[in-house]
Amino acid sequence: MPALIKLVRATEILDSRGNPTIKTTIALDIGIVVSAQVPSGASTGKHEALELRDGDPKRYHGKGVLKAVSNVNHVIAPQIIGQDPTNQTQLDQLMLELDSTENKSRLGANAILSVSMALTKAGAKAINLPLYKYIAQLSNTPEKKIFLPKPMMNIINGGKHAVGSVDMQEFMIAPVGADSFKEAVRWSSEVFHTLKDILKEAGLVTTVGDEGGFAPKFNTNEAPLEFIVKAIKKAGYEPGVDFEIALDPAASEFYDAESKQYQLKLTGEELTSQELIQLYEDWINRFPIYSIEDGLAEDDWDGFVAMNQKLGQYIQTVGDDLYATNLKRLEKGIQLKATNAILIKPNQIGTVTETLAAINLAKKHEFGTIISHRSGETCDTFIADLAVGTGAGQIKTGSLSRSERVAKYNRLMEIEMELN
Ligand code: 2PG
Ligand code: MG
Repeated sequence: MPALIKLVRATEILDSRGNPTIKTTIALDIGIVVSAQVPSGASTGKHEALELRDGDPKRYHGKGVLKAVSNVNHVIAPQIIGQDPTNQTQLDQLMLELDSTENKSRLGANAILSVSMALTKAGAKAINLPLYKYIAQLSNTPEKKIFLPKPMMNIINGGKHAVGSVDMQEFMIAPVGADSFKEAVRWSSEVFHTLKDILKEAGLVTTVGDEGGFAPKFNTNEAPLEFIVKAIKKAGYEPGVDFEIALDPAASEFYDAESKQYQLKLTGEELTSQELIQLYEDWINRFPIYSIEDGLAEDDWDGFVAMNQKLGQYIQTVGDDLYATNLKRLEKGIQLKATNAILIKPNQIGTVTETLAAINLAKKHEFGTIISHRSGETCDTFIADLAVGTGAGQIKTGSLSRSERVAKYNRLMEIEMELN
C-alpha cells in the first residue's frame, strides 16, 4: 500500500525581505509531515508565471498572499487529499488543469509551487530516499551524474538588490580550484571576509544587500571586479585559477525600451546592445570572468544572439529573465543560439515537473544549467537537492552570509558528506 496524502495546509509566512510568502505543509497517513516555502524575486522577469498577491493596501502594502493560501487550502487540497504523493507528474498536471491559464494567474504560481515542492518532499519521505536521490529518479538522472554543483557566490550586490550601489546586480565568485564542496565554501568565506577588510580600508561601507553580498557606493561599475580580484589575491588564492568571476547584470532593469538604450545611472552612460556587449568584452579581457547572465534585456533576442556569437565561445552566456524557466522560450533560445546556458528558478514556472523538463531540454542541447535562488528567500533548502539530483552542474544561491543563503551551502556540504 502506498502512503497517501492526509492533509494539505498552507499559511502566510515572511521571506528574507520581510514580505509575505507561502508555506505549505503536507501530512501523509503514515505519520510523515513535510513543508515547503516559496521564494520571491525583485528583478522579476515579465515572462514569469504569476506570483499571486492580494493587492489589498491595508495588509502588507498589498503584498499579502491570503488568496494564494486560500487557493491551496480550498481549491487544490480537496483534489489531492487521498492521493499518492509519488505521482508527482500527474498531481502537477492536475494543478495545471485546475488553474487552466497560460501563466498560472488563477491559482498563482506561488500557491501551485508550494504544493508541488511539498509533494516532492513527501514523495521522497514516503519511499525513504534522500530528496536529491528522489529528484534524480523523477528527472531520470543517471547515478553517475548525481554530483555536487559548482557554487556561484554573490559577494557584491547592486541593481535592484541594493539601491545606491552599482548598476549591475550581481558580482559572483566561483571557487573552481577547490576539490570538494566543503573546501569551496571555506575558500569563498575567506575571500568574502577579506573583501570586507579591503572595503573597510578603502573607507567604504560593509553593509550587505538582499543576497548577503556587500553593497557599497562605488564610483564605477567595474570597481567591484577590481575589489574582488584584490580580495582573492589577498586571501592567498589565484584569480583565474582558484576563483573565477560570474556576473548577473540583470540588464532588463536598466534597459529603456523606448530609446532602446541601456542606461547606466552610476556613470551616466547610455549604451546600445552592441556597445554594452563591447563593455563586457573589455571586462572579459581584463578580469577572470567565465559567465554573464542576462547581459541584455529580456526581449532583446537580437542582442543575445549577437552576444552569444561574439562571446559564447569564451564564456558562459546565461538566460534568466530571457527564458523564465519556460520551455517555449528556451526552445526559441536553442533555435536562435541566443545563449549557451539557462538559469533555472522553480518559481518562474511554478511546478517541479516543468522545472525538471526545462533542465532536461537544456541538457539535451548541451546548454549549461544553473539552479538559482531568488532575492527574497526562505531557509527552505529544496534547490540544493534539486541541483544535486539533476546533476545541474552549477548553483547560485547568494553570498557567504545570511541564513537563508548559507542554508543552501550548508545543505550541500551535508549531501557531500552523505555521498562520500
Ligand atoms: C536573478 C535573481 C536571483 P531576483 O536575477 O538572478 O539572484 O534575482 O530573484 O530578484 O529576480
Ligand atoms: Mg538573474
